[in-house]
Amino acid sequence: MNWQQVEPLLYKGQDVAIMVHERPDGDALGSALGLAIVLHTLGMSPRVLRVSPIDETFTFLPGQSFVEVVPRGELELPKNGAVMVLDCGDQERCEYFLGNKRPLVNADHHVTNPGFGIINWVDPGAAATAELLSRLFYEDGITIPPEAATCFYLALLTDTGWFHYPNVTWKTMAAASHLIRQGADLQLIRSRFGENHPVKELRMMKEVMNRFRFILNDQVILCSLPCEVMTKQDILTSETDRVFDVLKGTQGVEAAVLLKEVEPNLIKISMRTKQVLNASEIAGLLGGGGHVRAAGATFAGSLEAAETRIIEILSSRLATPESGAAGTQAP
Ligand SMILES: [Mn+2]
Repeated sequence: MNWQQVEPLLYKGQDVAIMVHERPDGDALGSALGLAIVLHTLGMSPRVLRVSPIDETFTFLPGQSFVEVVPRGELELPKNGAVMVLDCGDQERCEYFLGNKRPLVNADHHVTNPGFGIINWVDPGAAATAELLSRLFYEDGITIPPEAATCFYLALLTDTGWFHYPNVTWKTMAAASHLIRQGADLQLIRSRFGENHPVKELRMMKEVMNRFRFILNDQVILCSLPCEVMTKQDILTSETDRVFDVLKGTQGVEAAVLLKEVEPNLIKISMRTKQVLNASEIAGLLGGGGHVRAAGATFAGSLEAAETRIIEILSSRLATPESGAAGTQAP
């Protein structure tokens, strides 16, 4: 796996279309923008193709001028253009339909990736796609400009929970170290991302802190948010990662469960687990899915009915802990 594989297939001025998965996260966008900046300095004409504008959270990242919004179905790739798909566990997750076209590069860290590219840079051991790209450029002596280093660093942060998740290895930290040396703007990331959460996130936190309760021998924290509260506080679309960090980070707690009544009698259940419970399996029983440590489902019925059902499942799983699977998957 190295940059030399792809170099002979690229030429100056070449149109390179960079694509990511649907509802792209920090790793997908950071990797795409960082790669665009690097390719631009190498003389290519990269475009980060998106079906809709970039989420406001990430508009502070450098490289925005490479973003081109092209609605799904209207995409026409120039014949001589190259396609690079990033952070997509499978071809179907790509925002655009690729059909029979094999992308020149498929760069990813999802264990499920079947290798749908002509060149496949896939390493499930990498914590983020950006870790993989950073390592590749570093090992082949390709300079990562400071702006690209900022994008890649942000990508590392978001896919590792600020270097907190079990997917972090010495290679992740080596990549982070290299990116800082290349001039990644950590102050920009802190001020525009780390310490720039929407106020409604705090209102969400307040509601959760007022309402959560311990259940099942204090091994689970459960919190239900009724529809009228969500609407009144304008927190229907609020992020819950930090709420979960606080709840799950509590001594003796194995799982945190949040029940959000997004409309009357429609409950969004989300769950984080620590060591024993398989969140993905539990969500699966409710018709949902996700990762081993983070999963969710949608429940049709009252908040009370959803609570009863999830408590029933959790208590059976806590009684038979062998249902818990080890390890984590790539975000
Ligand atoms: Mn990723």
